[in-house]
Amino acid sequence: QLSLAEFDYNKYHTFVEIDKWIYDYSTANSEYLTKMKVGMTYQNTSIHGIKISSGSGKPAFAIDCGIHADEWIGPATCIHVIKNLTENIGKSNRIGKLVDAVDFYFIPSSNPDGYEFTWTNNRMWRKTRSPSSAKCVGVDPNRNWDVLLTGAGASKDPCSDDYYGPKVWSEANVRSQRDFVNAIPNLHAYIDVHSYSQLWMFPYAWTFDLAADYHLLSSIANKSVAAIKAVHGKVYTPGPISKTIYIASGSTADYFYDHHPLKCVFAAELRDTGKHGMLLPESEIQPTAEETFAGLMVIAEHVMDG
Ligand code: ING
Ligand code: ZN
Repeated sequence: QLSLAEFDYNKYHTFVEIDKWIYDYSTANSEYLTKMKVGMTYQNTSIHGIKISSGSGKPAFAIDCGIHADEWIGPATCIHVIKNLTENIGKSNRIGKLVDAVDFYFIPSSNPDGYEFTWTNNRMWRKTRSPSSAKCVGVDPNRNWDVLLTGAGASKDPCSDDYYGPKVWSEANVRSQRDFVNAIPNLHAYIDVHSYSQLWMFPYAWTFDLAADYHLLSSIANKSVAAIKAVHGKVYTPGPISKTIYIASGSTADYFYDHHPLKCVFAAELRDTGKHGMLLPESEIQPTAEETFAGLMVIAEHVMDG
């Protein structure tokens, strides 16, 4: 078991290591960080979150990583972002002001059953691990939300990687994430982090129709991609999910956009654009986290300014 001092931020970690880091890091910074229980998975593993707060009643920004098991850069980035925010607490710089003004909630690894399976059995596993049919295991946790479940861009085939599930909310980790996020007081922004393709997106995924808040979301996304590019020169493309990547029903982002009063909802695809894909080298964890941090802080600034 790694101690906090031995934890290597520039390596990928198993779920057990990530979960231990959440405990160790929140304990070491207990004045500002709180470990929270998000809920359970199908295999009865506890999903944990971290809240970063220097008070209460601040507007909140929630971030989930790793809803798809094979997207390893997600959890690694969430951990970096938590660390970077924490190290800026109390400083008078821009990040210090943001972390003072906003409550941050993270779910660093939101699909632990699937993630563990990518370490032990199949590196390219994406879904949950619930036995969805006699033939195949798993449901796409980003197709299982109550947004036109059986619509376009989701599959009814239990063997498909985009299987929407036997019914809406069939997945324990999805229900856990829904209830955890819905209970966050004063939530003003949400982002669901994926990889790969370098995109900075916002609803809708299920339709080509523009969201009512299109102009606001588009202007924030444009600023995020500019901030990202300024860090290491990487180009991320902003836009509505349906037009930027593809149509998808039953998604996390659309659910929170339509069923929660918050309007500031995003979905990111981190590095790269396909050279390594899911198998992004560990040498790219740090730079990916740095540029993602810059993109996220643009959203946090919007939260701070109301
Ligand atoms: N991409 C996402 C997927 O679930 C997405 C794209 C994001 C769709 C947000 C809908 C909402 O297919 C990956 N790589 O998983
Ligand atoms: Zn994904």
